[in-house]
Amino acid sequence: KGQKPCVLWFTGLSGAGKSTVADLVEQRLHAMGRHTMTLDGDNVRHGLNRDLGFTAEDRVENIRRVAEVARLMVEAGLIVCVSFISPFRSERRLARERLADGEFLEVFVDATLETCEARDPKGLYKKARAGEIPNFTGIGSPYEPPEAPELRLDANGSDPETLAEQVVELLAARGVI
Ligand code: GGZ
Repeated sequence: KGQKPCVLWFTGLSGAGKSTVADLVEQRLHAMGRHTMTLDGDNVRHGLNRDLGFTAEDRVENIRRVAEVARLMVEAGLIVCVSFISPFRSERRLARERLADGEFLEVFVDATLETCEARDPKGLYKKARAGEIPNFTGIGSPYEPPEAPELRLDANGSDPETLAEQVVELLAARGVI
């Protein structure tokens, strides 16, 4: 059984559930014997991109490097789960343009600011409201929702397992798995 390499590009606000869903998708793919890699803030912002912060300029550079690494991983034959806020349409478009048609699947993890702020798992929204985190996405810095993502997940209430299933269905529909 083959796999067509591609990038699953998860975008959405902090706290929307991008990493949770991406981890569940990876588990499902592994159970099917597929080879994957995840790129997220935890494994990229502490290493490769440790010189970058959260100004608009640094975010664009963050995403530029992530897109280049994701492309290399696609060349290596992997299904790559990329999980960053990636707030700007222009940077997501550049990432898309680095890949061949059908190799970039944008997944909008769509939870409202109200939902994310109510969850606030790390207390970051509270800090941002208190003025302690400048440029926090959704508060001091914009998030531009995708206009035509390959998949939009309603992440306001649905169980993450259900959302992961929808992503796996997308991969099947696109002939990736
Ligand atoms: C947004 C920030 C900020 C600011 C720190 N704005 O919920 P988290 O903690 O774990 O995820 C957020 C993460 C966002 O990093 P990304 O690399 O995904 O962002 S981007 O794509 O825009 O470059 C949050 C934490 O870093 N964080 N400061 N100002 N999120």
